[in-house]
Amino acid sequence: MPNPKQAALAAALLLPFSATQTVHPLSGSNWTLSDPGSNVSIPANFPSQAHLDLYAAGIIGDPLYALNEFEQRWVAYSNWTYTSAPLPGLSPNASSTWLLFNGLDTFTSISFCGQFVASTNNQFRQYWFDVSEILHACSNEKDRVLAINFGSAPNTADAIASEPGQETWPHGVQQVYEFSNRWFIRKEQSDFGWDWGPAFAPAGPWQPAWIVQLGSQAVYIRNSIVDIYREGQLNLLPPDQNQPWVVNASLDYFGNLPDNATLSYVLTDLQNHTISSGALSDVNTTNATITGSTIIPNGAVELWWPSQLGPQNLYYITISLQSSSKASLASVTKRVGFRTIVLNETPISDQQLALGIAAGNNWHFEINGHEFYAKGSNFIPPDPFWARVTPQRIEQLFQSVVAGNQNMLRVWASGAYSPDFMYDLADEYGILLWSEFEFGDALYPVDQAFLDNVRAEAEYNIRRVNHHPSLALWAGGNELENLELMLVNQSAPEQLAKYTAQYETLFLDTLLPAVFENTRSISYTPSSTSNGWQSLNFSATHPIVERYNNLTTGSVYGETDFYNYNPAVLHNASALPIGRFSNEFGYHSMPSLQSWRQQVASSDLSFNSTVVLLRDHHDPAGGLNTSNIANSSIGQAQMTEAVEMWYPTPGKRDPVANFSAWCHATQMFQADLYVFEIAFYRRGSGLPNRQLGSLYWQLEDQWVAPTWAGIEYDGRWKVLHYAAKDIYEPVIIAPYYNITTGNLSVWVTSDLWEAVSGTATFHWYDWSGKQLDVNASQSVAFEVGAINSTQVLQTFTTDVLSNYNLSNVVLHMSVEAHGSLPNTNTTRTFRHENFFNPTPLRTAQLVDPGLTLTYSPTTANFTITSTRGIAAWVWLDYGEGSVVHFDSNAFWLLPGQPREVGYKVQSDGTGGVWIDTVTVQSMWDQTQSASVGSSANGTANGTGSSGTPIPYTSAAVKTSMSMLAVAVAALQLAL
Ligand code: BMA
Repeated sequence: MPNPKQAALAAALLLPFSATQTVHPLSGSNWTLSDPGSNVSIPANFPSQAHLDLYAAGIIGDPLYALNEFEQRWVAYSNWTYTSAPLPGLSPNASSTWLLFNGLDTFTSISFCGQFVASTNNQFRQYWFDVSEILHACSNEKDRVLAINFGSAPNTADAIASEPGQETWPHGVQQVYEFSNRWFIRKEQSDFGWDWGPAFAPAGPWQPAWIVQLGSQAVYIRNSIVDIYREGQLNLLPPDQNQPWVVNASLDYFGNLPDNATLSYVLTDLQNHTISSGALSDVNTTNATITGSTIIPNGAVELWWPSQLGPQNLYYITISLQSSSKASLASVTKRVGFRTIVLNETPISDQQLALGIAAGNNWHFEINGHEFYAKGSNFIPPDPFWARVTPQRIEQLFQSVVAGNQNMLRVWASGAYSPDFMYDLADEYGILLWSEFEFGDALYPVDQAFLDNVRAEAEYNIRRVNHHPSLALWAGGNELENLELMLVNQSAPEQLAKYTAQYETLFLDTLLPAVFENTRSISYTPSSTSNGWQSLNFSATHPIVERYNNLTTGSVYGETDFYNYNPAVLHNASALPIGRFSNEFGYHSMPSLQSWRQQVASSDLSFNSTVVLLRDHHDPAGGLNTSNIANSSIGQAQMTEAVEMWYPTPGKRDPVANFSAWCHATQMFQADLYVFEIAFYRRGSGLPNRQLGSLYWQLEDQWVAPTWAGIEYDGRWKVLHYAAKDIYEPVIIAPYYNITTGNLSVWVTSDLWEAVSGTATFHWYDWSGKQLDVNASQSVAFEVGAINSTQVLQTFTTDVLSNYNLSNVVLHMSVEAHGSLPNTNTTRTFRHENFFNPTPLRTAQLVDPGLTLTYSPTTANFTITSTRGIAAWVWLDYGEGSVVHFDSNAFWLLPGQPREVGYKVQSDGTGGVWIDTVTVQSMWDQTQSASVGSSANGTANGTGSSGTPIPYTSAAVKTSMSMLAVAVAALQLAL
């Protein structure tokens, strides 16, 4: 209870003519969630989503467990009401009282003191409502109750779809997953299902909200934009890096802005030393915004760079709003960075042509005026329920991104706009976030109400996040030009003009101006994927004319997006697309056994169990349900086929060990394919297509299921994340093989910003590790240009290996080059190695490599040694209950060349015991049929010859025993 003196003071602060604002957060646990129809009334949180409160109250089980997705459909079809306790502390004397919501998911009817306030219909908008009158008439504090009713999103979408005259689209154009009609509503599109996730269509106040009370001459800043760019800069065009910085700031307010208000700024470093301050000039005021700008001289600040390209220099800028008498009205502080980031789609210049770059257009990013190679992946919503995504979870993910040598994420277009904390973390870690408006794999209505709704959503989000140096791009949506318009053309070519015009209404006439009118620093492209713009003219009514399919043979234009589920595509370079940038590509794999156990009962742990099948949503036909299992077997069949085509087929006797081996095998195929594609795209940096980006599909999982992810739901790395980390090293060496002609070439690719020279070395072996006398070069000195590639070996296996059985040949290649990372003065040695085997591992003459594993507590390193053969896909594994990232994993080993591997513990629920669960295995183990823990293992006469992963022994033991003996002893101990 405030004492009477405090209460009087608070009331006085809100007297008429005051500039005071009082902000009451609505966050907390003093809420109730109810649905009379389901007979539910339970305690609830705010912010939240109904499933989370129902789960916390024990009304439903863990939504992500087993087939709960299907069993909990009733939640999505219900209407849920979040009701507050009576709201204390509201002043009856305030000049105005406002409700401010940063996100309501999605269809609401809001009431306060029992009076209707408003309805909302867009998850992505900020809403604010003047409730002054309602509060005046609500003198009894116990009546000051806020109630937000959320209508069922699937029901509402269906109702909108069946309105008379509603838009329809040709057959096969709209990609349906579980619930239909997502394109009519402004809600996270993957909430209605996607091929990597469940469909919950959650409802609830997913973002915080406040009640704001204002004095008569007071405003509340509900949103703001700070735009930092080079003087004269225009979106999509490389600016002059010698120009000073312009800082343009604009505050969005509600309340009563006194006449002749002014703006000032203070720019400080992170230690609060002032760098620059003063009044903003050219102040422009409307009834909703106040805007001004200033110039920051070039040398006053240090540049912000992405990870591995330079330091992430950050600053604070405070923008203050004052009355004409200099009384402070409000201020906003944002952490900012100084950088330019441009998506350059300009035509290939004569100068570029002279360098051997193919005609057409550029399609790459430039940071601070420098081309760079974008290495990364695609980010999907990290949880089906955003309300429980914490900064800590995103930070852990970003640590993995940076550890994986990635500098860019494409934040895919059918989730939700990223929270501020995600951009904050990306600013700190140096991760560029290619951000997208939330439209994907469908065409959308273009009636005025829909367009107005989209425009408001876009403006709010563009302005909210623009100050983050990690913001790299705005893209209109996912797979629109390359997929959706193409599907129209296939299904109803006579209607292509109509739907292209509609597409342009939304993406070129609505979203483009929303970007260009708010920011000069960020580029815009209407669709990921596209062939880029054909013309760009800022004085035209339509500044961008898209190229679509106006292509000239021999020229190269925009991005590529590539999926082919025929596993024969692995190592078939002629199947891969040639473009300037690859924004998505991939293949799905199973998660680990350790992850499966978290969301599936032991009895369901088999590759084609009903539960596992129904969690595979890679269903091109759409509409999974428990009586339609056949559809989900498509994805499982593709993974099975891939493993059977390329690797020894797992056949463990113990069913769970077999399941685990199969899961792991699908991960190796996935990793093999991505490494092949990444190496191919990266090599393109030195080819006429001047390829400058590789973002694979997809970074992470949002539940435990077969998906394209490289990081599992709890943060555990799949084989893919380790393999991608390796092939995203700055300098790589990689083989390219044409199995039909026997043409083998090896290239070194570097994305360093200066030419580097070094040596590439080649050694041929049989699988037992015996060196072969192959007539091909052993070592080559090379120089590779900045962001470029060079061939270091070219031969024909049909010639040089004619005396050998191809199934018993392995080429080891390594590279050593001296250079430095951009914006550092430290020269270092870049090393990379790779292996090539001309036949699939399925037919290779694999030998038991006799792996040993030791652990040294002193150095906190594991040491893995292959004692008698080449080990393919060496895999360090560990048990459940912790998440540990090894510094390297999924590597190949030559005999007698021990590998030391450090690690980072992300989370540990085992009290350190995870170390005792570490085992090592390799592809050879997959050829063995013994089951984990079965007595058959006891007959082992050498390391791992039972096909059982080998646990480690401590380095202390190692000193008194031979490596082989250590491993045998360890194996026996484990039995
Ligand atoms: C592309 C993406 C996603 C999808 C992925 C895997 O279509 O843009 O929509 O999840 O491939 O199919």
